[in-house]
Amino acid sequence: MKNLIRAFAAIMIVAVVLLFTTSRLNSSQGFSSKDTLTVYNWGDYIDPDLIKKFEKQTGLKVIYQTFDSNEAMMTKIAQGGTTFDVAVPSEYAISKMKEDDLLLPLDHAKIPNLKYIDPRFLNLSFDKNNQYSIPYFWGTVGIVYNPEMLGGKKITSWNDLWDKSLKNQILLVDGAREVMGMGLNSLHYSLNDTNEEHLKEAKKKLDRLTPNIKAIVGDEIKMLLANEEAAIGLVWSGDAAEIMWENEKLDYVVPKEGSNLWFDNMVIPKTAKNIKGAHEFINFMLDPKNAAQNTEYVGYSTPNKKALQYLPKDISKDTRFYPDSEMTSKLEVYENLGKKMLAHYNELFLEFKMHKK
Ligand code: SPD
Repeated sequence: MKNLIRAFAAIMIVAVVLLFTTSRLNSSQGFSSKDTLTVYNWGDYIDPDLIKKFEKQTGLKVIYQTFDSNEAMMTKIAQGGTTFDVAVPSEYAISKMKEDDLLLPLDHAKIPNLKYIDPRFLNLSFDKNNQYSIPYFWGTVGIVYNPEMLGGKKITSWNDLWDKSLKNQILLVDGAREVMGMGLNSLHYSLNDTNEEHLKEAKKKLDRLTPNIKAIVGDEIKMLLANEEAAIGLVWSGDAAEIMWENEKLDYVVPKEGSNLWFDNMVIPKTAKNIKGAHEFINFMLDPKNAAQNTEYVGYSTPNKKALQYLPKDISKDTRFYPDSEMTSKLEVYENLGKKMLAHYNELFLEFKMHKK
């Protein structure tokens, strides 16, 4: 009998230890429960003080994880094994995630702060009636450059970047659509071109740019350009704004051949475990004061009309970062090109990166 009791006690101890270890592991790997909220966002894309404020206000513990491309984010959510409650994809990725049945419809009654969003950013073609997505930040793709390092030269076009004098002077953001888009736009083709000949031509043209490319990098592009490690960068507009706060010598231009207009939006992935908390978080980020604080911290443009009132005029009136409808109507939004074509863009971009090495 004694042996039986000892064996039973040993089993109980092992079970308790296993339970404890699993729950520790789960929470460190991004698994949520009712008391936690797991947010999956781009790197450098939120003021950490707002996360603390949200935790204090709601009693929820935020588990925050980051990604650096729509492609990486989609793959991670699609492969399962995660329980992200909120994610922040761009427009073409939202359209793809809807197609792949990866998103939950939103309950607008739980997002009353939606009324503060400028109607210009609502009901867009990738998500009619904002059934699945709520605007977070928006912007353009363009060139940030240091006129002093270029002997006073102004950059106005994508094609300026192929100038032989710019050897080793260009940094590129590590994005397949952005870099392929630069190649396509420089040839006056659409950012959403699917013609194989045009894509090959764009890739060849990009290969000819390699002597001028110093590196293809992630968020560190901001620090490198602000520290004058290179004179030119292909960047998202909000990164340009942040770089220019750090180093006032730099300027930002949307090239004359055309460029990309993008929208990052908050969504609730289908694997969410805390749907109530996810709505609370989305609504919290839409509060005008919170949205203004976030904008001042990250440098990106807010779609929140009321938040603009809380921002310094030199930010909200800067047309390089808040272009009007007339200017944005000349830009292209990335389309969901379908699984095969998106994979092809990625392949060409990878080949280009290998060619660069
Ligand atoms: N460091 C945060 C960058 C987020 C930029 N999102 C841009 C998406 C363009 N498709």
